[in-house]
Amino acid sequence: FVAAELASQPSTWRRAADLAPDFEGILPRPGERVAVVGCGTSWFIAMSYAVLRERAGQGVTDAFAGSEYPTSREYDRVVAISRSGTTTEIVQLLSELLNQKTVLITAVADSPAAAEADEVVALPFADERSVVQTRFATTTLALLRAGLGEDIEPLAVQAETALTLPIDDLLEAEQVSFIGVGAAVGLTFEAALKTREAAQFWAESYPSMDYRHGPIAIAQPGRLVWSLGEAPDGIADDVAATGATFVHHDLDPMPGLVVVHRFAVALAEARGLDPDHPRSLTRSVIL
Ligand code: F1P
Repeated sequence: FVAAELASQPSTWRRAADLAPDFEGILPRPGERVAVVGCGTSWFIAMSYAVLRERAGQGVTDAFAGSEYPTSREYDRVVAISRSGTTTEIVQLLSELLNQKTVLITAVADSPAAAEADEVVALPFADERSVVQTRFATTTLALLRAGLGEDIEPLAVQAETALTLPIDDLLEAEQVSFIGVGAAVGLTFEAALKTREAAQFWAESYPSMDYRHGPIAIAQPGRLVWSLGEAPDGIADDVAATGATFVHHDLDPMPGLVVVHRFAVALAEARGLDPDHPRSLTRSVIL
Protein backbone atom coordinates (compact mmCIF):
# COMPACT_ATOMS: atom_id res chain seq x y z
CA PHE A 1 0.00 0.00 0.00
CA VAL A 2 2.68 2.48 1.00
CA ALA A 3 4.17 2.81 -2.50
CA ALA A 4 0.80 3.88 -3.96
CA GLU A 5 0.01 6.07 -0.96
CA LEU A 6 3.26 7.98 -1.16
CA ALA A 7 2.87 8.43 -4.91
CA SER A 8 -0.50 10.16 -4.41
CA GLN A 9 1.02 13.02 -2.40
CA PRO A 10 0.89 15.68 -5.14
CA SER A 11 -2.86 15.15 -5.49
CA THR A 12 -3.62 14.89 -1.76
CA TRP A 13 -1.67 18.13 -1.16
CA ARG A 14 -3.70 19.89 -3.85
CA ARG A 15 -6.90 18.62 -2.31
CA ALA A 16 -5.88 19.86 1.12
CA ALA A 17 -5.02 23.28 -0.31
CA ASP A 18 -8.47 23.46 -1.93
CA LEU A 19 -10.09 22.64 1.40
CA ALA A 20 -8.10 25.14 3.47
CA PRO A 21 -10.61 28.02 3.04
CA ASP A 22 -13.33 25.77 4.55
CA PHE A 23 -11.31 25.54 7.76
CA GLU A 24 -10.70 29.27 8.26
CA GLY A 25 -11.64 30.04 11.82
CA ILE A 26 -10.79 26.50 12.90
CA LEU A 27 -7.13 26.58 11.93
CA PRO A 28 -4.95 29.05 13.91
CA ARG A 29 -5.67 32.72 13.30
CA PRO A 30 -2.93 35.37 13.00
CA GLY A 31 -1.85 36.67 16.39
CA GLU A 32 -2.97 33.68 18.41
CA ARG A 33 -0.59 31.85 20.74
CA VAL A 34 -0.69 28.32 19.46
CA ALA A 35 0.58 24.92 20.62
CA VAL A 36 0.76 22.01 18.19
CA VAL A 37 0.99 18.49 19.57
CA GLY A 38 1.35 14.99 18.21
CA CYS A 39 3.18 11.71 18.72
CA GLY A 40 5.80 10.23 16.42
CA THR A 41 5.31 11.43 12.86
CA SER A 42 2.57 13.82 13.95
CA TRP A 43 4.95 15.53 16.40
CA PHE A 44 7.54 16.07 13.67
CA ILE A 45 4.92 17.67 11.41
CA ALA A 46 3.97 19.92 14.36
CA MET A 47 7.64 20.97 14.68
CA SER A 48 7.88 21.96 11.04
CA TYR A 49 4.63 23.93 11.11
CA ALA A 50 5.62 25.74 14.32
CA VAL A 51 8.72 27.15 12.62
CA LEU A 52 6.79 28.18 9.50
CA ARG A 53 4.03 29.92 11.46
CA GLU A 54 6.48 31.90 13.59
CA ARG A 55 8.47 32.87 10.49
CA ALA A 56 5.27 33.98 8.80
CA GLY A 57 4.83 36.43 11.70
CA GLN A 58 1.53 34.83 12.74
CA GLY A 59 2.37 34.41 16.40
CA VAL A 60 4.03 32.28 19.04
CA THR A 61 3.83 28.63 17.99
CA ASP A 62 5.22 25.83 20.13
CA ALA A 63 5.40 22.15 19.18
CA PHE A 64 5.28 19.36 21.76
CA ALA A 65 5.26 15.59 21.83
CA GLY A 66 1.86 14.55 23.15
CA SER A 67 3.37 13.33 26.42
CA GLU A 68 5.36 16.53 27.03
CA TYR A 69 2.72 19.28 26.85
CA PRO A 70 3.36 21.79 29.66
CA THR A 71 -0.07 21.85 31.29
CA SER A 72 0.82 24.96 33.31
CA ARG A 73 0.81 27.02 30.10
CA GLU A 74 -2.19 28.57 28.40
CA TYR A 75 -2.45 28.90 24.64
CA ASP A 76 -5.22 30.49 22.60
CA ARG A 77 -5.51 27.33 20.56
CA VAL A 78 -4.07 23.84 20.80
CA VAL A 79 -3.85 21.94 17.53
CA ALA A 80 -3.50 18.17 17.94
CA ILE A 81 -2.44 16.03 14.99
CA SER A 82 -3.33 12.34 15.01
CA ARG A 83 -4.02 10.23 11.94
CA SER A 84 -5.85 7.58 13.95
CA GLY A 85 -7.40 9.72 16.68
CA THR A 86 -6.71 6.86 19.08
CA THR A 87 -3.20 7.67 20.34
CA THR A 88 -3.48 7.63 24.14
CA GLU A 89 -1.39 10.74 24.90
CA ILE A 90 -3.48 12.82 22.50
CA VAL A 91 -6.86 11.57 23.72
CA GLN A 92 -5.80 12.20 27.30
CA LEU A 93 -4.38 15.66 26.63
CA LEU A 94 -7.49 16.79 24.73
CA SER A 95 -9.67 15.58 27.61
CA GLU A 96 -7.63 17.65 30.09
CA LEU A 97 -7.46 20.95 28.17
CA LEU A 98 -10.81 22.28 29.27
CA ASN A 99 -10.00 26.03 29.16
CA GLN A 100 -8.26 26.13 25.81
CA LYS A 101 -9.72 25.88 22.36
CA THR A 102 -8.69 22.54 20.87
CA VAL A 103 -8.60 21.40 17.24
CA LEU A 104 -7.87 17.88 16.05
CA ILE A 105 -6.48 17.26 12.55
CA THR A 106 -7.13 13.61 11.75
CA ALA A 107 -7.88 11.08 9.04
CA VAL A 108 -10.81 9.60 10.96
CA ALA A 109 -13.76 11.88 11.79
CA ASP A 110 -15.16 9.61 14.48
CA SER A 111 -12.61 8.64 17.15
CA PRO A 112 -11.88 9.03 20.88
CA ALA A 113 -9.69 12.08 20.18
CA ALA A 114 -12.35 13.63 17.92
CA ALA A 115 -14.88 13.22 20.74
CA GLU A 116 -12.63 15.27 23.07
CA ALA A 117 -11.68 18.08 20.64
CA ASP A 118 -13.72 21.29 20.27
CA GLU A 119 -13.27 21.22 16.48
CA VAL A 120 -12.27 18.45 14.08
CA VAL A 121 -10.56 18.80 10.71
CA ALA A 122 -10.92 15.45 8.95
CA LEU A 123 -8.81 14.52 5.94
CA PRO A 124 -10.17 11.01 5.18
CA PHE A 125 -8.83 11.11 1.60
CA ALA A 126 -5.30 11.18 3.04
CA ASP A 127 -5.80 8.16 5.31
CA GLU A 128 -3.57 5.14 4.74
CA ARG A 129 -3.76 1.37 4.87
CA SER A 130 -0.06 1.15 5.58
CA VAL A 131 1.01 1.31 9.23
CA VAL A 132 3.79 3.67 8.14
CA GLN A 133 2.52 7.22 7.61
CA THR A 134 3.51 9.12 4.50
CA ARG A 135 0.75 11.14 2.81
CA PHE A 136 -1.38 11.82 5.89
CA ALA A 137 1.53 13.60 7.52
CA THR A 138 2.54 15.71 4.54
CA THR A 139 -1.07 16.44 3.58
CA THR A 140 -1.66 17.78 7.10
CA LEU A 141 1.38 20.01 6.68
CA ALA A 142 0.14 21.12 3.25
CA LEU A 143 -3.20 22.11 4.81
CA LEU A 144 -1.49 24.01 7.61
CA ARG A 145 0.86 25.74 5.15
CA ALA A 146 -2.10 26.70 2.96
CA GLY A 147 -3.67 28.12 6.13
CA LEU A 148 -0.59 30.37 6.45
CA GLY A 149 -1.31 31.74 2.99
CA GLU A 150 1.28 29.65 1.16
CA ASP A 151 0.67 28.55 -2.42
CA ILE A 152 0.79 24.74 -2.35
CA GLU A 153 0.82 24.25 -6.13
CA PRO A 154 4.61 24.77 -6.58
CA LEU A 155 5.19 22.27 -3.76
CA ALA A 156 2.90 19.72 -5.47
CA VAL A 157 4.84 20.23 -8.70
CA GLN A 158 8.09 19.62 -6.80
CA ALA A 159 6.56 16.47 -5.29
CA GLU A 160 5.92 15.23 -8.83
CA THR A 161 9.64 15.73 -9.51
CA ALA A 162 10.49 13.99 -6.22
CA LEU A 163 8.63 10.91 -7.45
CA THR A 164 10.97 10.62 -10.44
CA LEU A 165 14.44 11.31 -9.00
CA PRO A 166 16.89 8.38 -9.04
CA ILE A 167 17.49 6.70 -5.66
CA ASP A 168 19.05 3.37 -6.58
CA ASP A 169 22.64 4.46 -5.84
CA LEU A 170 21.62 5.47 -2.32
CA LEU A 171 20.41 1.99 -1.44
CA GLU A 172 23.98 0.75 -1.03
CA ALA A 173 24.58 3.00 2.00
CA GLU A 174 25.38 1.46 5.37
CA GLN A 175 23.93 4.34 7.44
CA VAL A 176 22.20 7.70 6.88
CA SER A 177 22.03 10.96 8.84
CA PHE A 178 19.42 13.53 7.79
CA ILE A 179 20.15 17.22 8.38
CA GLY A 180 18.17 20.42 7.86
CA VAL A 181 17.53 23.94 9.15
CA GLY A 182 14.39 25.75 10.31
CA ALA A 183 11.19 24.11 9.09
CA ALA A 184 13.26 21.22 7.73
CA VAL A 185 14.43 20.09 11.18
CA GLY A 186 11.17 18.36 12.09
CA LEU A 187 11.13 16.78 8.64
CA THR A 188 14.63 15.38 9.13
CA PHE A 189 13.34 13.70 12.31
CA GLU A 190 10.49 12.28 10.24
CA ALA A 191 12.89 11.17 7.49
CA ALA A 192 14.98 9.23 10.01
CA LEU A 193 11.88 7.77 11.68
CA LYS A 194 10.53 6.61 8.29
CA THR A 195 13.83 4.96 7.45
CA ARG A 196 13.94 3.21 10.83
CA GLU A 197 10.27 2.18 10.73
CA ALA A 198 9.97 0.98 7.14
CA ALA A 199 13.46 -0.43 6.57
CA GLN A 200 14.71 -1.15 10.14
CA PHE A 201 17.80 0.76 9.09
CA TRP A 202 20.20 2.91 11.15
CA ALA A 203 19.22 6.53 10.57
CA GLU A 204 19.77 9.69 12.62
CA SER A 205 18.70 13.34 12.31
CA TYR A 206 20.07 16.69 13.42
CA PRO A 207 19.77 20.42 12.82
CA SER A 208 22.43 21.03 10.14
CA MET A 209 24.64 23.32 12.22
CA ASP A 210 24.44 21.01 15.21
CA TYR A 211 25.50 18.06 13.09
CA ARG A 212 29.04 19.45 13.25
CA HIS A 213 28.98 19.34 17.06
CA GLY A 214 29.73 15.64 17.38
CA PRO A 215 27.55 13.54 15.05
CA ILE A 216 29.94 14.15 12.15
CA ALA A 217 32.32 11.84 14.01
CA ILE A 218 30.50 8.82 12.56
CA ALA A 219 30.65 10.08 8.95
CA GLN A 220 32.85 7.86 6.78
CA PRO A 221 32.91 6.29 3.32
CA GLY A 222 29.77 4.27 2.66
CA ARG A 223 27.53 6.48 4.84
CA LEU A 224 25.14 9.23 3.70
CA VAL A 225 24.55 12.72 5.04
CA TRP A 226 21.27 13.80 3.44
CA SER A 227 20.24 17.45 3.61
CA LEU A 228 16.54 18.31 3.31
CA GLY A 229 16.41 21.82 1.88
CA GLU A 230 19.46 24.03 1.55
CA ALA A 231 22.51 23.16 3.65
CA PRO A 232 24.42 26.00 5.36
CA ASP A 233 27.71 26.96 3.68
CA GLY A 234 30.59 24.63 4.35
CA ILE A 235 28.68 21.54 5.49
CA ALA A 236 28.87 19.75 2.14
CA ASP A 237 32.66 20.26 2.18
CA ASP A 238 32.98 19.09 5.79
CA VAL A 239 31.05 15.92 4.93
CA ALA A 240 33.06 15.33 1.75
CA ALA A 241 36.27 15.55 3.81
CA THR A 242 35.14 12.53 5.87
CA GLY A 243 34.58 10.41 2.75
CA ALA A 244 30.82 10.17 3.44
CA THR A 245 28.42 10.97 0.59
CA PHE A 246 26.56 14.28 0.81
CA VAL A 247 23.05 14.05 -0.66
CA HIS A 248 20.94 17.05 -1.59
CA HIS A 249 18.04 17.69 -3.94
CA ASP A 250 16.99 21.12 -5.08
CA LEU A 251 13.56 20.87 -3.44
CA ASP A 252 11.61 22.42 -0.58
CA PRO A 253 12.04 20.08 2.43
CA MET A 254 8.43 18.84 2.22
CA PRO A 255 8.73 17.45 -1.33
CA GLY A 256 12.29 16.54 -0.32
CA LEU A 257 10.72 14.20 2.26
CA VAL A 258 8.88 12.42 -0.58
CA VAL A 259 12.27 11.30 -1.93
CA VAL A 260 13.04 9.90 1.53
CA HIS A 261 9.69 8.05 1.56
CA ARG A 262 10.71 6.35 -1.69
CA PHE A 263 14.19 5.62 -0.31
CA ALA A 264 12.78 4.03 2.87
CA VAL A 265 10.35 1.82 0.94
CA ALA A 266 12.94 0.76 -1.65
CA LEU A 267 15.43 0.02 1.13
CA ALA A 268 12.85 -2.12 2.96
CA GLU A 269 12.20 -4.07 -0.21
CA ALA A 270 15.93 -4.47 -0.88
CA ARG A 271 16.26 -5.86 2.66
CA GLY A 272 13.40 -8.30 2.14
CA LEU A 273 11.04 -6.49 4.53
CA ASP A 274 7.35 -5.59 4.18
CA PRO A 275 7.23 -1.78 4.54
CA ASP A 276 3.45 -1.88 5.13
CA HIS A 277 3.80 -3.96 8.30
CA PRO A 278 7.05 -3.10 10.06
CA ARG A 279 8.25 -5.20 12.97
CA SER A 280 6.99 -4.07 16.41
CA LEU A 281 4.85 -1.25 14.98
CA THR A 282 1.12 -0.68 15.20
CA ARG A 283 -1.04 1.93 13.46
CA SER A 284 -1.24 3.85 16.70
CA VAL A 285 -0.04 3.30 20.24
CA ILE A 286 -2.81 2.75 22.76
CA LEU A 287 -1.75 2.34 26.37
C1 F1P B 1 1.16 8.37 15.78
C2 F1P B 1 2.22 7.28 15.69
C3 F1P B 1 2.88 7.18 14.32
C4 F1P B 1 3.96 6.13 14.34
C5 F1P B 1 3.42 4.77 14.81
C6 F1P B 1 2.64 4.91 16.07
O1 F1P B 1 -0.05 8.00 15.29
O2 F1P B 1 3.18 7.65 16.65
O3 F1P B 1 3.44 8.40 13.96
O4 F1P B 1 4.53 6.00 13.08
O5 F1P B 1 2.64 4.18 13.80
O6 F1P B 1 1.69 6.02 16.01
P1 F1P B 1 -1.27 9.03 15.15
O7 F1P B 1 -1.52 9.63 16.51
O8 F1P B 1 -0.88 10.08 14.16
O9 F1P B 1 -2.40 8.16 14.70
